[in-house]
Amino acid sequence: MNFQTIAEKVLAGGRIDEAEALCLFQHEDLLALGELAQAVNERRNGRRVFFNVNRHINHTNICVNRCRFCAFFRSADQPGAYLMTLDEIRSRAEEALAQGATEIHVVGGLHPDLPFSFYLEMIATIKGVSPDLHVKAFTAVEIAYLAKLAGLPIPETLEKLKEAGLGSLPGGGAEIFAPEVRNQLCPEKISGAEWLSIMEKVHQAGLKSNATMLYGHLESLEDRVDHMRQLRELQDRTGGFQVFIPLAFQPEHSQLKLSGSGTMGVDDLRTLAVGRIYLDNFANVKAYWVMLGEKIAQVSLSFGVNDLDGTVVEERIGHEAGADSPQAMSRDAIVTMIKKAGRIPVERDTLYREIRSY
Ligand code: V47
Repeated sequence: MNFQTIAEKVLAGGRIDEAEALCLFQHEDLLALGELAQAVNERRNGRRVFFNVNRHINHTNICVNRCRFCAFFRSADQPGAYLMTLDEIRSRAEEALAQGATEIHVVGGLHPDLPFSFYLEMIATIKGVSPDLHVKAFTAVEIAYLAKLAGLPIPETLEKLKEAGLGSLPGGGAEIFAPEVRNQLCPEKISGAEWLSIMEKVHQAGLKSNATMLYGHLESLEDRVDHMRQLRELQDRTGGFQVFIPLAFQPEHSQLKLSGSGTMGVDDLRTLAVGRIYLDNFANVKAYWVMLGEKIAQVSLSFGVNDLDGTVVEERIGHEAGADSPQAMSRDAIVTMIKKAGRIPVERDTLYREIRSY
């Protein structure tokens, strides 16, 4: 097996296996890999690159899970611990609406004391600002926790959240599925198998979701490929994932002590490119500029990426861990970034419907 035979297979529309994906990860010619990923992307998406106008709300950083890679969480009695009130959440949503946002992205810690009704009220509060705001909220990890709070099975929990106005789910909490690594990273979190099983139920409930992979910590390349394999298999069954988002680990202020200061640009580009080629049943691959920085995110548009996430506005998870990207990007800045990369900026809604192109 060599790069050329894999490239021929991919260009003929074939599906590569895990050994071939690993071979792509190990291929030294980065530009050849990028060109292949870009050919696959352009076949599907042409030269169009999606972004959206959104705002993140991280309603609390108080979390019972204490993941070792996370610099965001606090225990309730620690300095810096916070919980937003519904009024604070409403005013953030109002501000976002005034700035043209179409999506509010809500994720937070697993708070020990909040009742299930708080989460329903939080969604209803945002929808009360405008029914047109799409609420993309709660990772599969949070859904598992909310189901326990509600004392309901997952499908009924999702039904209640949908009734309150939940529109779709973000892709966080997947981390890396490999059990040995996951146990070192986040022993208290639900397993990879549980994450996948919840996402399957999410898709069965008629909700779309995203899928992430946290990389650049203790995992091997084999672990990354195996993570993508499990995502691809579930996607074959449900078709419910909208986008694959590799998240580059930000190492500051977490309990994980690693040598080096985060992922290297070459590794970021390889991971996005292999994701694009291997995950042939995912329409979209997102470069989350918050974790990658704007420069690598822009260059990734020649490595198979067709989505840059959004304006974000107030990001805490990556920035607490040392991300040196800005907190927000304006619509104009994203449009310029895409145009300067020789692509066509397309503002989308959360469900990847075009709003306008520039
Ligand atoms: O689940 C936590 C990750 C995730 C760190 O679906 C870290 O559109 C890097 O999932 N370094 C939350 N990553 C963010 C997330 C997300 C972001 C943007 C868009 C979407 C989407 C989803 O952030 C967590 C975890 O995997 N994370 N700590 C860290 N130090």
